Amino acid sequence: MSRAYVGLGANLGDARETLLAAIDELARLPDTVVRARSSFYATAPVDADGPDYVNAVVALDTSLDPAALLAMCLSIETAHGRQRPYRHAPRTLDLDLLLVDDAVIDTATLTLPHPRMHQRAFVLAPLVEIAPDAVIPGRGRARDCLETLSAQRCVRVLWNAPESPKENPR
Ligand code: PH2
Ligand code: MG
Ligand code: MG
Repeated sequence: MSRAYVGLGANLGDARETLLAAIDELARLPDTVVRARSSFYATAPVDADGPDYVNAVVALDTSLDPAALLAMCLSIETAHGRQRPYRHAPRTLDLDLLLVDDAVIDTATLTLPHPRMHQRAFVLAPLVEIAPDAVIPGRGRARDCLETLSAQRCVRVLWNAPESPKENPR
């Protein structure tokens, strides 16, 4: 059994609904249990254009190997209408495999840890929320990486407010 962390992001359509559905779909993968789900975060696009994103991270315990888990994440993206017109284009759903235990993998189709996660508050803030002691192999503690990224707008969102999403200053 491995502990995997998956980053979720969307900035087209009803991003919140899509992320909720995707988390349900991850929970139904074979030999996989969702152990934790972060809050949702409203985040400014990084190296990208388009509307703000909603981002989150989930922790999975799975006996799928990383390649199989990645393939299933890609098929969930496709089922939600993911298109790839150009790099970092706005998207209905992005599921990124961030960490699998302390695996370091570099193949044509999969790089672990995710090669840019240590530079992205939209990944690290939700990751640190559910895994405060997470370590990124070769990069150090996720929370130490996050400290250097305060310029990236990334705000935890409370969705249960009556009229509109409220931002939670933390
Ligand atoms: N994903 C990207 C590029 N930029 N910016 C934010 N805020 N959130 C994302 O999920 C994101 C991004 C490429 O996958
Ligand atoms: Mg991504
Ligand atoms: Mg991706």
